[in-house]
Amino acid sequence: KELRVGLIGAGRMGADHALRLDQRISGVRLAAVADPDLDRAKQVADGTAARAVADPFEIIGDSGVDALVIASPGEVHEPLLLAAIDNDVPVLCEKPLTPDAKSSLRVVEAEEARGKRLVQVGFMRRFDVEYAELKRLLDTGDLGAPLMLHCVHRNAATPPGFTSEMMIYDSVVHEFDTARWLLDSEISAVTVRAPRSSSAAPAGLLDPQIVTIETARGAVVDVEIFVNCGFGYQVRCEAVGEQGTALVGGDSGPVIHRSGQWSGVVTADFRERFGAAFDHEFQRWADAAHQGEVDSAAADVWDGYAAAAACEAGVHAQVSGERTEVELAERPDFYAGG
Ligand code: ISE
Repeated sequence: KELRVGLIGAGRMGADHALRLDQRISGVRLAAVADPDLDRAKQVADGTAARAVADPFEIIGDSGVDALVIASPGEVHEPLLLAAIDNDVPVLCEKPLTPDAKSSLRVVEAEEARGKRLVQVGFMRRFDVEYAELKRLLDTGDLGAPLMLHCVHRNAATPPGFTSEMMIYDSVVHEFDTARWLLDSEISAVTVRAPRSSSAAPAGLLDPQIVTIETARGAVVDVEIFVNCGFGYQVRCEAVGEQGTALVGGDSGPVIHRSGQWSGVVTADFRERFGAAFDHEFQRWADAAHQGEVDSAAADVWDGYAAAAACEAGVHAQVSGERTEVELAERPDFYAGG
Protein backbone atom coordinates (compact mmCIF):
# COMPACT_ATOMS: atom_id res chain seq x y z
CA LYS A 1 0.00 0.00 0.00
CA GLU A 2 1.31 3.45 -0.90
CA LEU A 3 1.77 6.22 1.63
CA ARG A 4 -0.51 9.02 0.49
CA VAL A 5 1.26 12.30 1.13
CA GLY A 6 -0.28 15.75 1.40
CA LEU A 7 2.07 18.62 0.60
CA ILE A 8 1.46 22.00 2.23
CA GLY A 9 3.17 24.91 0.48
CA ALA A 10 3.71 25.12 -3.27
CA GLY A 11 6.54 27.65 -3.33
CA ARG A 12 10.11 27.05 -4.40
CA MET A 13 10.81 24.26 -1.90
CA GLY A 14 7.29 22.82 -2.14
CA ALA A 15 7.54 22.49 -5.91
CA ASP A 16 10.86 20.70 -5.55
CA HIS A 17 9.45 18.32 -2.93
CA ALA A 18 6.39 17.61 -5.12
CA LEU A 19 8.69 16.45 -7.90
CA ARG A 20 10.67 14.38 -5.46
CA LEU A 21 7.57 12.70 -3.99
CA ASP A 22 6.04 12.15 -7.39
CA GLN A 23 9.10 10.81 -9.17
CA ARG A 24 11.91 9.73 -6.93
CA ILE A 25 10.57 8.39 -3.64
CA SER A 26 9.27 4.85 -3.74
CA GLY A 27 6.19 3.66 -1.88
CA VAL A 28 4.52 7.07 -1.82
CA ARG A 29 1.88 8.87 -3.81
CA LEU A 30 1.46 12.64 -3.84
CA ALA A 31 -2.23 12.84 -2.90
CA ALA A 32 -2.85 16.55 -2.33
CA VAL A 33 -1.14 19.92 -2.67
CA ALA A 34 -2.35 22.84 -0.55
CA ASP A 35 -1.42 26.49 -1.01
CA PRO A 36 -3.42 29.65 -0.31
CA ASP A 37 -2.49 30.60 -3.87
CA LEU A 38 -4.70 27.95 -5.51
CA ASP A 39 -3.24 28.53 -8.97
CA ARG A 40 0.21 27.79 -7.63
CA ALA A 41 -1.11 24.62 -5.93
CA LYS A 42 -2.69 23.55 -9.22
CA GLN A 43 0.52 24.13 -11.15
CA VAL A 44 2.48 21.97 -8.73
CA ALA A 45 -0.20 19.24 -8.69
CA ASP A 46 -0.50 19.28 -12.46
CA GLY A 47 0.67 16.05 -14.06
CA THR A 48 0.58 14.16 -10.74
CA ALA A 49 -2.22 12.21 -9.05
CA ALA A 50 -2.68 15.01 -6.50
CA ARG A 51 -5.67 17.25 -6.03
CA ALA A 52 -5.06 20.94 -5.36
CA VAL A 53 -6.69 22.85 -2.50
CA ALA A 54 -6.29 26.33 -1.04
CA ASP A 55 -6.91 25.53 2.62
CA PRO A 56 -4.19 23.34 4.19
CA PHE A 57 -6.49 22.37 7.08
CA GLU A 58 -8.69 20.62 4.55
CA ILE A 59 -6.04 17.93 4.10
CA ILE A 60 -4.94 17.56 7.73
CA GLY A 61 -6.91 14.62 9.11
CA ASP A 62 -8.41 13.87 5.70
CA SER A 63 -8.91 10.11 5.37
CA GLY A 64 -7.17 10.18 1.97
CA VAL A 65 -3.94 11.63 3.36
CA ASP A 66 -1.65 9.42 5.48
CA ALA A 67 1.24 11.80 6.04
CA LEU A 68 2.18 15.45 5.49
CA VAL A 69 5.12 17.42 4.17
CA ILE A 70 5.07 21.05 5.31
CA ALA A 71 7.02 23.37 3.05
CA SER A 72 5.22 26.64 3.72
CA PRO A 73 7.00 29.60 5.38
CA GLY A 74 8.06 29.05 9.01
CA GLU A 75 5.66 31.73 10.28
CA VAL A 76 2.62 29.57 9.49
CA HIS A 77 3.94 26.21 10.73
CA GLU A 78 2.65 26.20 14.30
CA PRO A 79 -1.13 25.81 13.75
CA LEU A 80 -0.48 23.27 10.99
CA LEU A 81 1.77 21.19 13.23
CA LEU A 82 -0.65 21.35 16.15
CA ALA A 83 -3.50 20.19 13.91
CA ALA A 84 -1.38 17.34 12.50
CA ILE A 85 -0.36 16.19 16.00
CA ASP A 86 -4.00 16.36 17.08
CA ASN A 87 -4.93 14.10 14.17
CA ASP A 88 -2.05 11.67 14.67
CA VAL A 89 -0.56 12.38 11.25
CA PRO A 90 3.20 11.93 10.64
CA VAL A 91 4.86 15.10 9.36
CA LEU A 92 8.09 16.05 7.67
CA CYS A 93 8.25 19.77 8.43
CA GLU A 94 10.74 21.93 6.56
CA LYS A 95 12.99 24.08 8.70
CA PRO A 96 12.53 26.21 10.70
CA LEU A 97 10.12 24.29 12.94
CA THR A 98 8.73 27.72 13.83
CA PRO A 99 10.56 31.05 13.79
CA ASP A 100 10.68 31.59 17.58
CA ALA A 101 11.34 29.53 20.69
CA LYS A 102 7.97 29.96 22.41
CA SER A 103 5.95 28.65 19.50
CA SER A 104 8.41 25.77 18.96
CA LEU A 105 8.08 24.85 22.63
CA ARG A 106 4.31 24.69 22.23
CA VAL A 107 4.85 22.12 19.48
CA VAL A 108 7.21 20.13 21.75
CA GLU A 109 4.58 20.19 24.49
CA ALA A 110 1.78 19.16 22.14
CA GLU A 111 3.74 16.18 20.83
CA GLU A 112 4.81 15.15 24.30
CA ALA A 113 1.19 15.38 25.52
CA ARG A 114 0.14 13.19 22.60
CA GLY A 115 2.75 10.70 23.77
CA LYS A 116 3.83 9.80 20.27
CA ARG A 117 6.57 11.13 18.01
CA LEU A 118 5.04 12.33 14.78
CA VAL A 119 7.05 15.30 13.53
CA GLN A 120 10.52 15.40 12.05
CA VAL A 121 12.28 18.61 11.03
CA GLY A 122 13.85 18.95 7.59
CA PHE A 123 17.45 19.58 8.52
CA MET A 124 18.68 17.82 5.39
CA ARG A 125 22.39 18.20 6.02
CA ARG A 126 22.10 15.25 8.41
CA PHE A 127 21.42 13.14 5.28
CA ASP A 128 24.29 14.48 3.18
CA VAL A 129 26.94 11.80 2.60
CA GLU A 130 29.84 14.08 3.53
CA TYR A 131 28.18 15.49 6.65
CA ALA A 132 27.24 11.99 7.78
CA GLU A 133 30.89 10.95 7.41
CA LEU A 134 32.01 14.01 9.40
CA LYS A 135 29.54 13.06 12.14
CA ARG A 136 30.97 9.54 12.16
CA LEU A 137 34.55 10.86 12.45
CA LEU A 138 33.55 13.05 15.38
CA ASP A 139 31.57 10.29 17.11
CA THR A 140 34.33 7.70 16.82
CA GLY A 141 36.86 10.17 18.18
CA ASP A 142 39.08 9.84 15.10
CA LEU A 143 39.71 13.61 15.13
CA GLY A 144 40.16 13.77 18.89
CA ALA A 145 37.90 15.90 21.07
CA PRO A 146 36.29 18.65 18.97
CA LEU A 147 37.39 22.23 19.62
CA MET A 148 36.02 24.30 16.75
CA LEU A 149 33.94 24.29 13.60
CA HIS A 150 34.64 26.82 10.85
CA CYS A 151 31.52 27.16 8.72
CA VAL A 152 30.81 28.99 5.50
CA HIS A 153 27.25 29.35 4.23
CA ARG A 154 26.86 31.30 1.00
CA ASN A 155 23.87 31.80 -1.28
CA ALA A 156 24.15 33.44 -4.71
CA ALA A 157 21.32 35.92 -4.05
CA THR A 158 18.30 36.44 -1.84
CA PRO A 159 14.65 36.33 -2.91
CA PRO A 160 12.70 39.60 -2.52
CA GLY A 161 11.74 40.37 1.09
CA PHE A 162 14.67 38.48 2.63
CA THR A 163 15.66 40.27 5.86
CA SER A 164 18.73 40.37 8.13
CA GLU A 165 16.70 38.45 10.73
CA MET A 166 15.94 35.75 8.19
CA MET A 167 19.66 35.32 7.64
CA ILE A 168 19.63 33.95 11.20
CA TYR A 169 16.40 31.97 11.42
CA ASP A 170 16.15 30.83 7.81
CA SER A 171 19.83 30.34 6.92
CA VAL A 172 22.06 30.09 10.02
CA VAL A 173 19.38 27.85 11.57
CA HIS A 174 21.11 25.09 9.57
CA GLU A 175 24.43 25.77 11.32
CA PHE A 176 22.71 25.84 14.70
CA ASP A 177 21.37 22.38 13.98
CA THR A 178 24.62 21.19 12.42
CA ALA A 179 26.64 22.40 15.42
CA ARG A 180 24.31 20.74 17.97
CA TRP A 181 24.24 17.52 15.97
CA LEU A 182 27.95 17.25 15.12
CA LEU A 183 29.18 18.33 18.53
CA ASP A 184 26.45 16.58 20.50
CA SER A 185 25.98 19.61 22.70
CA GLU A 186 23.41 22.34 23.22
CA ILE A 187 24.20 25.89 22.17
CA SER A 188 24.89 28.19 25.08
CA ALA A 189 25.55 31.61 23.54
CA VAL A 190 25.55 33.48 20.23
CA THR A 191 27.37 36.63 19.08
CA VAL A 192 26.93 38.37 15.73
CA ARG A 193 29.35 40.76 14.03
CA ALA A 194 29.18 42.19 10.55
CA PRO A 195 31.62 43.94 8.24
CA ARG A 196 30.25 46.71 6.02
CA SER A 197 27.55 45.26 3.82
CA SER A 198 28.37 44.14 0.31
CA SER A 199 27.28 46.60 -2.35
CA ALA A 200 25.51 43.63 -3.97
CA ALA A 201 23.22 43.23 -0.94
CA PRO A 202 19.72 44.71 -1.23
CA ALA A 203 19.30 47.98 0.72
CA GLY A 204 18.86 47.36 4.44
CA LEU A 205 20.28 43.83 4.43
CA LEU A 206 23.26 43.28 6.72
CA ASP A 207 25.15 40.92 4.44
CA PRO A 208 27.55 39.21 5.17
CA GLN A 209 27.55 38.51 8.90
CA ILE A 210 29.79 36.46 11.18
CA VAL A 211 27.99 34.44 13.80
CA THR A 212 29.91 32.93 16.71
CA ILE A 213 28.27 30.00 18.46
CA GLU A 214 29.41 28.69 21.85
CA THR A 215 28.38 25.22 22.94
CA ALA A 216 27.71 23.92 26.43
CA ARG A 217 30.69 21.55 26.14
CA GLY A 218 33.09 24.39 25.38
CA ALA A 219 33.49 24.26 21.61
CA VAL A 220 33.28 27.42 19.49
CA VAL A 221 31.81 27.63 15.99
CA ASP A 222 32.26 30.50 13.58
CA VAL A 223 29.84 30.92 10.70
CA GLU A 224 30.19 33.24 7.74
CA ILE A 225 26.71 33.80 6.38
CA PHE A 226 26.81 35.60 3.04
CA VAL A 227 23.55 35.36 1.12
CA ASN A 228 24.35 37.60 -1.86
CA CYS A 229 27.80 36.27 -2.70
CA GLY A 230 26.87 36.25 -6.37
CA PHE A 231 28.81 33.23 -7.57
CA GLY A 232 26.66 30.28 -6.41
CA TYR A 233 25.76 28.12 -3.45
CA GLN A 234 28.48 27.03 -1.09
CA VAL A 235 28.21 25.32 2.29
CA ARG A 236 31.39 24.25 4.05
CA CYS A 237 32.25 23.00 7.46
CA GLU A 238 35.72 22.30 8.80
CA ALA A 239 35.86 20.49 12.12
CA VAL A 240 38.98 20.97 14.22
CA GLY A 241 39.66 18.34 16.84
CA GLU A 242 42.60 17.79 19.18
CA GLN A 243 44.09 15.27 16.76
CA GLY A 244 43.02 16.35 13.31
CA THR A 245 40.66 18.27 11.09
CA ALA A 246 38.09 17.34 8.46
CA LEU A 247 36.46 19.53 5.84
CA VAL A 248 33.14 18.93 4.10
CA GLY A 249 31.71 20.92 1.23
CA GLY A 250 35.12 21.75 -0.19
CA ASP A 251 35.29 22.12 -3.94
CA SER A 252 35.13 18.77 -5.66
CA GLY A 253 35.49 17.62 -9.25
CA PRO A 254 35.37 17.47 -12.07
CA VAL A 255 38.27 19.85 -12.19
CA ILE A 256 38.84 20.95 -15.78
CA HIS A 257 42.23 21.94 -17.19
CA ARG A 258 41.97 23.89 -20.40
CA SER A 259 43.70 26.78 -22.19
CA GLY A 260 46.32 27.18 -19.50
CA GLN A 261 43.75 27.38 -16.69
CA TRP A 262 41.88 25.02 -14.37
CA SER A 263 38.28 25.38 -13.28
CA GLY A 264 35.26 23.63 -11.80
CA VAL A 265 31.58 24.25 -11.27
CA VAL A 266 29.85 25.76 -8.22
CA THR A 267 26.32 24.46 -7.47
CA ALA A 268 23.60 27.03 -8.14
CA ASP A 269 21.44 26.56 -5.08
CA PHE A 270 20.52 24.30 -2.18
CA ARG A 271 18.16 22.18 -4.27
CA GLU A 272 21.13 21.15 -6.38
CA ARG A 273 23.78 20.93 -3.65
CA PHE A 274 21.58 18.95 -1.28
CA GLY A 275 19.32 17.20 -3.80
CA ALA A 276 20.59 13.72 -2.93
CA ALA A 277 20.38 14.50 0.80
CA PHE A 278 16.74 15.58 0.39
CA ASP A 279 15.96 12.36 -1.52
CA HIS A 280 17.59 10.24 1.14
CA GLU A 281 15.79 12.15 3.92
CA PHE A 282 12.40 11.74 2.22
CA GLN A 283 12.83 8.04 1.46
CA ARG A 284 13.75 7.27 5.05
CA TRP A 285 10.89 9.41 6.36
CA ALA A 286 8.36 7.67 4.10
CA ASP A 287 9.67 4.19 5.00
CA ALA A 288 9.41 5.00 8.70
CA ALA A 289 5.94 6.56 8.33
CA HIS A 290 4.80 3.37 6.61
CA GLN A 291 5.73 1.46 9.77
CA GLY A 292 4.06 4.09 11.98
CA GLU A 293 7.49 5.24 13.15
CA VAL A 294 9.77 8.26 12.87
CA ASP A 295 13.27 8.17 11.41
CA SER A 296 15.77 8.05 14.27
CA ALA A 297 18.42 9.74 12.07
CA ALA A 298 16.27 12.84 11.58
CA ALA A 299 15.96 15.96 13.68
CA ASP A 300 13.03 15.74 16.07
CA VAL A 301 10.83 18.45 17.53
CA TRP A 302 13.25 19.05 20.41
CA ASP A 303 16.02 19.67 17.87
CA GLY A 304 13.71 22.08 16.07
CA TYR A 305 12.97 23.88 19.33
CA ALA A 306 16.65 24.07 20.35
CA ALA A 307 17.53 25.53 16.94
CA ALA A 308 14.69 28.06 17.30
CA ALA A 309 15.96 29.09 20.74
CA ALA A 310 19.44 29.61 19.28
CA CYS A 311 17.92 31.66 16.44
CA GLU A 312 16.11 33.85 18.91
CA ALA A 313 19.37 34.50 20.76
CA GLY A 314 21.01 35.09 17.37
CA VAL A 315 18.50 37.73 16.34
CA HIS A 316 18.88 39.41 19.74
CA ALA A 317 22.66 39.34 19.35
CA GLN A 318 22.40 40.79 15.87
CA VAL A 319 20.21 43.69 16.93
CA SER A 320 21.92 44.45 20.26
CA GLY A 321 25.48 43.72 19.23
CA GLU A 322 25.83 41.75 22.46
CA ARG A 323 26.84 38.19 23.22
CA THR A 324 23.49 36.58 24.01
CA GLU A 325 22.97 33.46 26.07
CA VAL A 326 20.50 30.86 24.88
CA GLU A 327 17.69 30.04 27.28
CA LEU A 328 16.46 26.49 26.93
CA ALA A 329 13.57 24.78 28.66
CA GLU A 330 14.24 21.48 30.41
CA ARG A 331 14.53 18.67 27.87
CA PRO A 332 11.59 16.31 28.45
CA ASP A 333 12.51 12.64 29.04
CA PHE A 334 10.34 11.93 26.03
CA TYR A 335 13.14 13.34 23.82
CA ALA A 336 16.15 12.26 25.86
CA GLY A 337 18.67 10.43 23.75
CA GLY A 338 16.67 11.29 20.65
C1 ISE B 1 16.93 28.45 2.65
O1 ISE B 1 15.66 28.53 3.23
C2 ISE B 1 17.59 27.17 3.00
O2 ISE B 1 17.13 26.38 3.78
C3 ISE B 1 18.93 26.99 2.43
O3 ISE B 1 19.50 25.79 2.77
C4 ISE B 1 19.79 28.13 2.89
O4 ISE B 1 21.06 28.03 2.29
C5 ISE B 1 19.18 29.47 2.52
O5 ISE B 1 20.01 30.49 3.01
C6 ISE B 1 17.80 29.59 3.13
O6 ISE B 1 17.21 30.81 2.76
